[in-house]
Amino acid sequence: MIANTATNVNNVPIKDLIMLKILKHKCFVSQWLIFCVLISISPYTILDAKQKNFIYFDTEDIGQSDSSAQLIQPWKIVCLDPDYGGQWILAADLNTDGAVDIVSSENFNKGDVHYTTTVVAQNLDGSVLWKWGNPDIGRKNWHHDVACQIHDWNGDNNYEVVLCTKGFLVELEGATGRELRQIPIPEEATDCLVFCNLSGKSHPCDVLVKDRYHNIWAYNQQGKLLWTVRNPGGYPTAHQPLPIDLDGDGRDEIMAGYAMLNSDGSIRWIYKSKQVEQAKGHVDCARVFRHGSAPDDFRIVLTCCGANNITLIDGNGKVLWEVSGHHFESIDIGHIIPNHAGPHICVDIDHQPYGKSPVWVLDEQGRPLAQLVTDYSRHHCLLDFTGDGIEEILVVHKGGLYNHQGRRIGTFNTPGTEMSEGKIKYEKSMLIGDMIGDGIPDVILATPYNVYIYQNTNGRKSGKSLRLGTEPNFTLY
Ligand SMILES: [Ca+2]
Ligand SMILES: [Ca+2]
Ligand SMILES: [Ca+2]
Ligand SMILES: [Ca+2]
Repeated sequence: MIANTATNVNNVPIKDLIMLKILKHKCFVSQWLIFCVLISISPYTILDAKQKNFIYFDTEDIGQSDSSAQLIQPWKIVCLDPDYGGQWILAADLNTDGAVDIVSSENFNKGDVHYTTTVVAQNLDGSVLWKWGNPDIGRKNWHHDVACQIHDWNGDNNYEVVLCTKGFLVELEGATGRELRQIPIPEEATDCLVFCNLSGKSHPCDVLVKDRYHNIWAYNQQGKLLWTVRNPGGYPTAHQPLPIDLDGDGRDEIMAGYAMLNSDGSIRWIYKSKQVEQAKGHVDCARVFRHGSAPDDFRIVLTCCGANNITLIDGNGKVLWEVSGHHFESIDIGHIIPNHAGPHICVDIDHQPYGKSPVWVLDEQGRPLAQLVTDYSRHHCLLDFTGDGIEEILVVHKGGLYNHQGRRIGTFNTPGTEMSEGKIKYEKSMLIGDMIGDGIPDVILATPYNVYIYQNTNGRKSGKSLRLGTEPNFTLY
């Protein structure tokens, strides 16, 4: 007896089919509700990288520069020593005469293993204070961080220049370049050099050296090996380990890559992405977004090379949000958009074609606030150059100074820069530091041949005391 039962082509009774649809619909609705609830109670937010609804600006500055932007002329141009000078530059008052001095160096690279080969210290008039090393083997252009930093390592109020050359960490007296010590290190532990405070002394008196991506060695001021770690947490190292005293005990913890190390080198925690296969890459850059009184209160931003991710985590490694899908690289932290709660994150997206190179601005919630596309945005800084308390974005390649609307308001002029087919022949680097001694951070641009210094005449004094010269533990990442 089937006469009263309507069926569809598959011989399923239509009333059953309707019931099935209702059940499926109910099921879908309940799944959707569960999904919504899960999302709302989720401790982290996943943002889609395609979500490009930038709240404040989305601008482009490519090709010919806008000639209406103010041309900012250098206060000083220092020609680097032709034999010993190179594009890795740092600055400090080495000879304590009150004027900042420029340190630059060359390095030798083979198969991505590189070591420092020369260092030269010069006065602002270009005269040479001292030279160290062998000028016949290295290169002027950088490709990596160069293992050379300026630091008062022994705490006697005089700077040392410390570098890693093949098999040795070398300590030079800042004022004279005289070799004070050579400390044996593993032959490939020459990728970068970071001073930190592992021992709980009154100043950063320990040093980290590393090879490219696998091992970190920690030494104290006496040159004694404190510990070593290989593939921290099972992952490659970052380009530059970042010291942070997370628990306020006077000893730095070390963001070594995806792993945070205790000051004794043991693993404290490991960052675990909820969104990307982090094993595909390594940490390109780690920056403290906010310091805290306890690890919970710290906020740290990481960019993950290869895994194409940027994330905000707390000082226990808990993920607060992640934005994936792009090769986010170097991070600056500052207040970029007026009247939007700060600080903000400024980050470039690397590995883009020339002319399509973005910088993004994100807020503490990971919301995309702004995008600026330039020809090449890999190297950038933040600095208040107008004196209004808001930081401008400086993109080094064409010397652009950009305001909070993403418009170019100034161009740092670099006379003598070599061009080839309308393009600059080499990358330029930028550093921020007080070069005058007035407590206001200035702008430094470097090519393999020259250092250009621009006085920040409208800038405000920093709240904290600023050392003359560039920041400690400088990095290109
Ligand atoms: Ca000096
Ligand atoms: Ca010293
Ligand atoms: Ca600590
Ligand atoms: Ca400003």
